[in-house]
Amino acid sequence: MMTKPRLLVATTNAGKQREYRELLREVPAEIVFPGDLGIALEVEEDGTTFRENAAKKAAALARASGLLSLADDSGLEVDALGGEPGVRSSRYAGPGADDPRRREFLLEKLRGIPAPRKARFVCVIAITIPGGGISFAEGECRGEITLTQRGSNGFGYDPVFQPEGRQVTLAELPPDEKNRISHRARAAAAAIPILRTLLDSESARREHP
Ligand code: ITT
Repeated sequence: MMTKPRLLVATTNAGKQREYRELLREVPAEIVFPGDLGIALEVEEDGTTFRENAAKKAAALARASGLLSLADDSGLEVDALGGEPGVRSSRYAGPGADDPRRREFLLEKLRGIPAPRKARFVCVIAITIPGGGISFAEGECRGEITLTQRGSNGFGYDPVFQPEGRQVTLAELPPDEKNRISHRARAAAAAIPILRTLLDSESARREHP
């Protein structure tokens, strides 16, 4: 019997890992994370765009693992802050800060700014196979920042982000509902056909080397 090919999802963020397990459920591959392979994800995210950082993470991990690899670089862009924190979303409140501290830091910056504090979440997925080219899939989720934190689902800035047309934050939505409307869900939906094509050619190569 042919074993399922493996797909390395190159993230150490537990929230992202949880979401990708669901979002990539229909992909005919065994999902593995860097920790499962004993590989560290030590990539300096010094690019100026989500695309650059996602490509850097995917390429480094494909090289280290020899596997088809997917990485996402994602973040929050707030209009009133000129698009900040953007690519700096995970480092916004300085090194070592946790999610609650990052949210506090964001809310401090927004104090005095009247509603609606328009924002969007962006997710750029990069996919690559060792020695191969790189493909991208992108998604966004528009909404606004709330000055009170609500909800305990999700991760990161979810408790202060209210998606357009909803009266609840992403952290108040059940996970399967976030997974229908989020930036990551949209990027993953665009990534799935790319993954299928790469997995098909990979299995053809394994059957007829
Ligand atoms: P990896 O590099 O290991 O994937 P990371 O957390 O460092 O993990 P990023 O560099 O892409 O990932 O940073 C994205 C940050 O943006 C993340 O830490 C959150 O603070 C925020 N973020 C991204 N997607 C989010 C989501 O769906 N909900 C809430 N916050 C999110």
